[in-house]
Amino acid sequence: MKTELKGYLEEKRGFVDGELARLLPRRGAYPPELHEALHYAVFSGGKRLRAILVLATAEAIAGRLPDGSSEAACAIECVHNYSLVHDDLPCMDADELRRGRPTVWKKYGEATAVLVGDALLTVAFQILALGATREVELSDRLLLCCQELAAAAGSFGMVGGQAVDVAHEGKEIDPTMLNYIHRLKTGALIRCACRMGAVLARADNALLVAASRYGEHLGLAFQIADDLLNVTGDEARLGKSVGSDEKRGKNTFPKIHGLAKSREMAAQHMEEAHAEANRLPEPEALVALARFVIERDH
Ligand code: GRG
Repeated sequence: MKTELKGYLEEKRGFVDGELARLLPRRGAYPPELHEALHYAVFSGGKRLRAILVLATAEAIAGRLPDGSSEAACAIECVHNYSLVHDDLPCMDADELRRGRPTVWKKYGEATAVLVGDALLTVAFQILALGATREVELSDRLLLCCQELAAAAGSFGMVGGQAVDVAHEGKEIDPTMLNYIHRLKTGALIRCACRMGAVLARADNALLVAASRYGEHLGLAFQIADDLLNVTGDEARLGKSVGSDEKRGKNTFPKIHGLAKSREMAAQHMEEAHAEANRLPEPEALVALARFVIERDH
């Protein structure tokens, strides 16, 4: 990773973590076990990619961070973290390791993990709604963000993709179905991050479409890279088990297309993402982020 991008990611991650600490319930708040587990889930070394995409897209269009950026960045990070906590549960992937530590259900029990996910999903929308009610001038854009996030997270978005993925585990699927699943399961939130950034930056339709397409390509590139890391990655660096997709009969890009073709596809999506980013006034960070997504080792 280039030093410049490393510095950029560290700065943004620091900013997002600070804003999450400000906007989420305090760690010691009652009920203490729930809030301790919620903090354990959120403050555990995630890349904050979706939050950073909100900020980077807004800056690529407006040239600065527009009002509402913190709320949108934190809200999407809450939804993402809820999805990870629920996805690790025994009734889903039964994963015991996430970000190099025991998963939330493993450390606090299943009931607490379900409730942490529920609380994170709920607080995401509360953060957006609170921002909208505090600043009337901002309310139209934050309301649009609520709609974007609800659509991306719900049954026609991430949850829908997860449902179709679960239904096809261990079964043969074709490339069209594979794309459908991942466009929704992983892609919907990533696209949504870019769209919320564009909405907050008051993008016109052409810029919103470019940001949206950038997010779509980035989402697929991200998922392909994630699948490849599950085959060829380093467990210590990843903080989760390698080879688990194959053991579970998961439908992944390497399984359907092979390693070489999957790498080619990830690079192709990165190129397309670059082309869309270059339609925006200040694309540099988004261009670097797209490269990072396919070259990352965790
Ligand atoms: C609603 C239960 C439920 C699931 C939704 C997103 C999802 C479906 C499940 C997450 C599990 C998973 C491993 C999906 C593949 C890609 C992905 C989202 C990886 C994790 O994202 P990163 O690498 O995570 O951005 P960090 O730890 O950096 O935040």
